Amino acid sequence: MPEVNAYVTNAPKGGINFKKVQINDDEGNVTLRPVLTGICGTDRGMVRGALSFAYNPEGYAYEVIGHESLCEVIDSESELFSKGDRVVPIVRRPGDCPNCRIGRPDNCSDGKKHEAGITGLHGFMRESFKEFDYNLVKVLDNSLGNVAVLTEPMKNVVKAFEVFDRIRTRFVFENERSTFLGKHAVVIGTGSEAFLYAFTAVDYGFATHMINRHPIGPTETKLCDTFGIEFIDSSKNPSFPENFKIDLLVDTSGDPGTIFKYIRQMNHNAIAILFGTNGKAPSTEVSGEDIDFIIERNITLAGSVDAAMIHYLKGLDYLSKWNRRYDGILNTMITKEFKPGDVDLFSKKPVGEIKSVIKWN
Ligand code: DN4
Ligand code: BGC
Ligand code: ZN
Repeated sequence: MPEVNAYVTNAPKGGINFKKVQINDDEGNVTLRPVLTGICGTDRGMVRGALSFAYNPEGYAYEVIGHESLCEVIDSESELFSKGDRVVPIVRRPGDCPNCRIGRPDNCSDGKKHEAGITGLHGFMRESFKEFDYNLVKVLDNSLGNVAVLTEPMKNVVKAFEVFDRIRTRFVFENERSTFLGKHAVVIGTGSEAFLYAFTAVDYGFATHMINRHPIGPTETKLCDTFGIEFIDSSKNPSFPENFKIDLLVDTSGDPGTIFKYIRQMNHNAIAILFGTNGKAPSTEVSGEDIDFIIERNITLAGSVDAAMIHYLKGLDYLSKWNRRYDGILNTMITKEFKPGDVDLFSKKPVGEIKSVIKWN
């Protein structure tokens, strides 16, 4: 493999550099060039050293960062892919536990999986790299264009709703008509994952609300209006009215104080999906009353991480459906494009960011 320019960090310590690297053990039967790579909360968490679970690939003192990418095939020895195809490489690679062996490394039971750009495997923010065909998802809907870079964050949401679907069979969660109409979903945060969660909740039929502790800008407001989502600025409305009960709570903030505040507003048989990760978030006190509240109401708190190949495929279908229905609206989620070499975007979140991307050509 030739030397290529890449973004590298030193996991889990952090930091970010753009420099030439030579990855001699890069293996695969398809050669890729990134078209767009997305920056997410995980990348920023790694760069500021807040994610202790991240680590460098064996034998390297650095890790090529980046796990969200839309790539073009530039050479293929696989019958499944041809030059010019657009593909999304998957993040997580299996170990040998029972879940990994059935194609569900997202549910790895011994932690021995790897994640490109996060845990022990070089990621996608480099000028070119190789992959095996079984780690690639083909983008079949050409009309998606750049929006296909959202496949990776979307796959996490599809998996989390699979978790929700399993948990809700503990009881009758639906209304008398076996739908979710009239039920309230609340999503904490207004980043790209939060929006994709909120769109999916709307798709299920929930009355859907998003919360942040400051106002949102015009792009976020337009997305909320288009999908019929209510935005709540918690600095102005610190709590919901007494009779408002949350049936599905999704957290993308990783802030325990905020999570427990809203848990106390959850309904009987409600479900909370915890998704945001921020090891440096301030600690909060959890009281005996908080625990009693969760127990007495049969509330389920579930963590959800990553996703499997099936969720990437379903994620692409959701994106195609919404993008077609709302006339390309998902393009507005890509709020800023950066050039390879820019490093500030890893530490400074641009104002009004939903999804920042690096454009590689
Ligand atoms: P992001 O864009 O940083 O989203 C975090 C959102 O939470 C932002 O909108 C924050 O607002 C908001 N937020 C922070 N604190 C609060 C608070 N106290 N109250 C309300 N809102 C708050 O990141 P992302 O959308 O890319 O990812 C969301 C989170 O999920 C990150 O922590 C990722 O590490 C994590 N993640 C987990 C998985 C997985 O489990 C996958 C992908 C991402 P502001 O600070 O921007 O104003 O598989
Ligand atoms: C990625 C997941 C990964 C997780 C680790 C996320 O940003 O999308 O695939 O498992 O980070 O926390
Ligand atoms: Zn991510």
